[in-house]
Amino acid sequence: MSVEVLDGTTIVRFVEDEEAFGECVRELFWQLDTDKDGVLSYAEMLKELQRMRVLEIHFGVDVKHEPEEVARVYESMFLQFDHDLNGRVDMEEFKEETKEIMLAMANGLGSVPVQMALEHDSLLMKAVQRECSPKISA
Ligand SMILES: [Ca+2]
Ligand SMILES: [Ca+2]
Repeated sequence: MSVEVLDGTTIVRFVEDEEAFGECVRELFWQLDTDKDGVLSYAEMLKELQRMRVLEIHFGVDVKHEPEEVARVYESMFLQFDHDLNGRVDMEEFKEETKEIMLAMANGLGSVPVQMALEHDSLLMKAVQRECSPKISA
């Protein structure tokens, strides 16, 4: 985990780079698919939902969350990914929804750079690194 500065433009550029974004999403999908059945279950998705900072997006940074409230948000996020509602998220659903979320996040951030603590292999971190390579953070 490290603290990075990012703004909406950084994220939009990353998402619009079809090749780089597609590759990152595929890579992430296979990482999350721990039982390697080609689809993501709720349990497999949960880890990524936690990393996507969805709580901050829903409630704002530094807000304390009730566990039940947190669980509800994650469940509704999962349903958002699962377009055909079969209880599993496949690669297409994952890519489409990840794109939507990233763009929504970019909208929320706007053009004012903010500091965020990011996990090293998260998509947001990839967006940042793509923007400001060759800067390498430890
Ligand atoms: Ca799986
Ligand atoms: Ca599905």
